[in-house]
Amino acid sequence: LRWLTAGESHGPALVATLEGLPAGVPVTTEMVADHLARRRLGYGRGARMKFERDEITFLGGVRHGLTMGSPVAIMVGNTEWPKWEKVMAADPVDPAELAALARNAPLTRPRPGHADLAGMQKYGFDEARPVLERASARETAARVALGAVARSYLKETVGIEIVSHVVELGAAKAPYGVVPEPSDVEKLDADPVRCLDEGASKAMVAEIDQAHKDGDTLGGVVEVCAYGVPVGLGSHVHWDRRLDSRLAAALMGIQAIKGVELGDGFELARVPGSKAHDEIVGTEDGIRRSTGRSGGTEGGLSTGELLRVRAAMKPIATVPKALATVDVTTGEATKAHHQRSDVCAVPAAGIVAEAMVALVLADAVAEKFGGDSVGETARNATSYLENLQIR
Ligand code: EPS
Repeated sequence: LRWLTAGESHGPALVATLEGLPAGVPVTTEMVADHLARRRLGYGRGARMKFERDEITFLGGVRHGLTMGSPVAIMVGNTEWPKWEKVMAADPVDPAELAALARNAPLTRPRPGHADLAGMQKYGFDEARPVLERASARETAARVALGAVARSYLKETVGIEIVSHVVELGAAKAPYGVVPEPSDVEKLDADPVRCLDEGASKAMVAEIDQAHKDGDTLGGVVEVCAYGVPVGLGSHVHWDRRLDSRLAAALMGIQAIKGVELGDGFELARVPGSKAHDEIVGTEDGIRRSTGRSGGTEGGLSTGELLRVRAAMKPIATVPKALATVDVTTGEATKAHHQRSDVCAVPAAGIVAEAMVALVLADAVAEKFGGDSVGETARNATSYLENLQIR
């Protein structure tokens, strides 16, 4: 599979294309809209989440609710666009007209932790607008749209289902070992911070309230679980074919993610080998692992057990209590620019992480099972599983 997104935070729209899917994957506007709506949920988001809608248009690849095998192209409109038509116009605008717009004031006080400064330096801009427009997490709406298509493909061909939850937010932590199932999605989406544990959820909400009062922002950790992943996706034979390295790269590629763990990840480095691995046992269901510490990959291959991966999001860099910076036009010490921001976007990051996991798994499934129609891919997968020599 190949996929790309384009579009700026305050441009007319985001666009996303996905190439390499077989024909026959069920895809509807409603399906994509549902996932985009899930991404907008979560306590601690800013004003824009309330007044902006995600307008979805399919531009190619889908007919009467099914993919056709051709590239899928989705447009997600920014309803904010009318306010930014001049500031973000593709064609030149009269400089006098631009200078009169407060919205176009040059952003010369880069925010620590954002792409602002390094982006201006690298691309030769004298203000941060052209950098932050693309660095913005608005772009994740395009990925979630593609993720919705990818997860339909996974469900239809192999039966994979994906669910995520928030396991840490600021100093609040969900109890270890509480792992959601696909049937928990509704309950999770109804929770203000997408956490399964009631007590932890309350503590997380309190963390956000406190950060809001303090003019601060918060990060956290999300966990994505994929059920029904067959043994043998990815490979041990080369670093860039390893499923875990592909998942790590995809999750690290989400804005503000600073750490990724497969299964118990960093904790495994702190315990002896006898407590770090998942022992192999014979059961009525065949050969299984007795625990899930590895997160469902060994040697870069999926094991057929639950896939479990975590991503750590740093607090949003647009901090209301603005941090120290330098005005790049004067060289003088000042405070970073700030207009409006989310206090916390960790619950939304979980939905984005689901999309990234879906896209990585879809790529791995397409590579392993091929097929130009959903039926062909499903037959190839069934035949592979039925013919495993060791089960
Ligand atoms: C974002 C900042 C905010 C968020 C935006 C991501 O936008 P603005 O600067 O316009 O207030 O609302 O997120 C979205 C628009 C979205 O759809 O997620 C940022 O700097 O990353």
